[in-house]
Amino acid sequence: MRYELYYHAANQGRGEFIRLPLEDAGADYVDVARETGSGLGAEAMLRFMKDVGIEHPPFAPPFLKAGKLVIGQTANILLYLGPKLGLEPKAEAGRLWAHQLQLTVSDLLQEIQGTHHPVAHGLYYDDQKPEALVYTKHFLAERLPKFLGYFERVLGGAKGGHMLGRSLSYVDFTMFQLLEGLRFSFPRTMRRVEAGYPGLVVLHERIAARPRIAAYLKSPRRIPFNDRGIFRHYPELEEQG
Ligand SMILES: N[C@@H](CCC(=O)N[C@@H](CS)C(=O)NCC(=O)O)C(=O)O
Repeated sequence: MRYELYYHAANQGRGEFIRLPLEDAGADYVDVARETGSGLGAEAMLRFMKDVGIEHPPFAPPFLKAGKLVIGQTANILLYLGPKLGLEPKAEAGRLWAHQLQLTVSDLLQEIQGTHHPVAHGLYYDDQKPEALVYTKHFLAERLPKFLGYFERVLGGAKGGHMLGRSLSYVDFTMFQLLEGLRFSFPRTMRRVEAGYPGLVVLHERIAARPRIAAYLKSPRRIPFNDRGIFRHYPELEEQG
């Protein structure tokens, strides 16, 4: 199966939560908007989204085309890919648990987005900076510790070094990417608080050292963090904590 991943070409964003498990599994996939050629590129993604012939049209990227299936929503795509890539438990309870954790990360990502866009998606950061300062102060003091504390507790309780226990799952790649992004966006805060989440730090190192992930991170396929994705670094947002 050759998967087609559709995501904006200019930033890691939510697409990265799909790329990492695909890369680790050595899956055959094409990153449609980032490639050139017939049926590829950003235009192809836009055309696809507007295509009235698609029975289950996605609202927003990322979405995945797998044969005739078109699947949107990051957590939903991972729910689909998990068993295909051997990154999900077989039992229903385990599958639901992995999905639940991924949905909790979706909530967190929305809150992280709010640190630079607390008022409106359509406004520039500079046009909502006063609100971003207030929002981020509360986010870093109250929400981030609540989420990270929860994930650390889940990891500790799982007793096997992975989010779901002994076996690796897509949620482990999600935790890796979360720490990567948070370290980029809020380096000062993360340096200060990370010791409180030792399990997550070790998990991050373990995922980074996996051969295919290590190779991917060094490759041009890994888009560097920038000021267009979910994870952005605006130093002033951290300077009031
Ligand atoms: N809940 C969706 C959110 C999707 C989303 O917000 N995608 C962004 C890029 S990361 C986008 O292109 N949004 C366009 C829009 O919301 O109009 C998911 O987890 O996949």
